[in-house]
Amino acid sequence: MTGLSGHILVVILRSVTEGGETWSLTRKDRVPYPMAMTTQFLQAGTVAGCDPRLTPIIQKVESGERLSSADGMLLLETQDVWTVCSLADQVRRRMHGLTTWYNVNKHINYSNICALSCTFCAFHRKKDQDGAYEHSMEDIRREALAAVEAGATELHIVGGLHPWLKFDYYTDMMSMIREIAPTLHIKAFTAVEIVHLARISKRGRDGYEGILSVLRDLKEAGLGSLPGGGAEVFDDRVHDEAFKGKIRGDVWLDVHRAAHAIGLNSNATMLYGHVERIEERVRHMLLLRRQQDLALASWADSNGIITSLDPDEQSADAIVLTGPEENYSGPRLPVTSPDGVGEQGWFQTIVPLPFIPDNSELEHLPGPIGLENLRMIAVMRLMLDNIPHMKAFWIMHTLDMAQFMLQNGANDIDGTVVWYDITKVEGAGTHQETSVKDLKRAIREAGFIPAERDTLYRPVIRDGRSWTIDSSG
Ligand code: V47
Repeated sequence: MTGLSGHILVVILRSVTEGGETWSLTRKDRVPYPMAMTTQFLQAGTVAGCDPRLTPIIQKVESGERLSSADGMLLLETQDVWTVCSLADQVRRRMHGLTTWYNVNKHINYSNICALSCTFCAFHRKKDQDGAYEHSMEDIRREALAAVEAGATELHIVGGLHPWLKFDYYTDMMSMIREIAPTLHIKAFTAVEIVHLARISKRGRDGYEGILSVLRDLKEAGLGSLPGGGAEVFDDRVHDEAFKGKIRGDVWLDVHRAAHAIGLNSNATMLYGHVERIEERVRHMLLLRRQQDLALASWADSNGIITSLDPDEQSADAIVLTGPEENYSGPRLPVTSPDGVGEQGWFQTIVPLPFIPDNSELEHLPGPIGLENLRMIAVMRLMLDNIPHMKAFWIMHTLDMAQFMLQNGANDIDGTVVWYDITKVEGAGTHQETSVKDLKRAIREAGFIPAERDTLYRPVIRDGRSWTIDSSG
């Protein structure tokens, strides 16, 4: 990599403490929680700065100090949501100014047939069930060519844990796409799919080496990065209640650690608003943050940047990207090399995913709405101080709400998408597409400057359907 020295980042002592008051969001006591919170909020007539308990957090954010687990709990509990949101906006503007990213992409779900039956998921089908599908290589080829035709820079490919497709199907898919569309970035396979591939290709159950070897083969065939899906909530209780059978949090983190170790960047999600409690949300964020500390320490190490963090140890030091400008002697963000290839990868983007109950086995739950979704975007921006980007995935939030989220911590609105089968908000079908014009309009109206990116956050210069990467910066 070039041009990376001088990216000295603020290294502060981290103190991760567990604890704090618990506040259950489980079905039995929470049915109307979003409404209840909104009502309390309005009754209290809360205005920015009104909750005095937030004062120490405001001071920490202003000086670029890392927030603790107890801070995370308070940010999720307080009725003073506007202060939480405006703090996140402050951090977002410090990190990214007015720039807001979008991309031209296309999602492909190669199959919805899945060996698992997660209760929150409305996407999975069993082999003979109505609506089950599995795309042939020819189907995928056609979709990839259509994406090129439409000027896309990225394919986002995920599917269920298909019981009988062989490993070759996945590597053939990668190499076929690379052959017909060499400029398309392939972001594909959630962590649980990678573990499934390690199993079917007999590389061991959940073993790190097996995962590493599968990722190497996929990278060799054309895989460019991993999406953030399937993280759900890193907690065994929540796992057993809502997605038993799926990999647990430690294995999800191992898959992303392995991807980072071979130079692939990845994204991270949290699926919130179902059976989890707020302390479990906080723990999820802290686990992501710790893993990113180690990835960034290795990245700094491989670029000759000295930090006091030893990548081989669970050290207490951390790299924080969210502080005020004067904390940074060079650019604050890790930078992808011009050819998009690095020795060490990291989490690029956080994608908060609100639980959408429709057609799932958890349909009796209300799912989070407006204010809670704004709060989650903001809290994730504040707590995940070492992950550069934050996406408001408009498909799950609607474009209207995503626009608000840009003012509450998000600096990315995702892409044109085209096809999406995993969730459908407000009766949407699988054709869920928006135009670049609408994405840009949403960004501008929110007060920001739209900029097109590729998957690795390199600026794109576009002329109609043709595009190149701007490597001047
Ligand atoms: O893996 C499944 C989640 C994920 C539901 O990395 C649900 O750039 C809400 O990960 N309600 C897929 N969420 C989406 C995803 C994603 C989307 C956009 C960008 C990126 C990225 C990643 O959606 C699944 C699962 O975690 N999910 N069912 C549901 N009912």
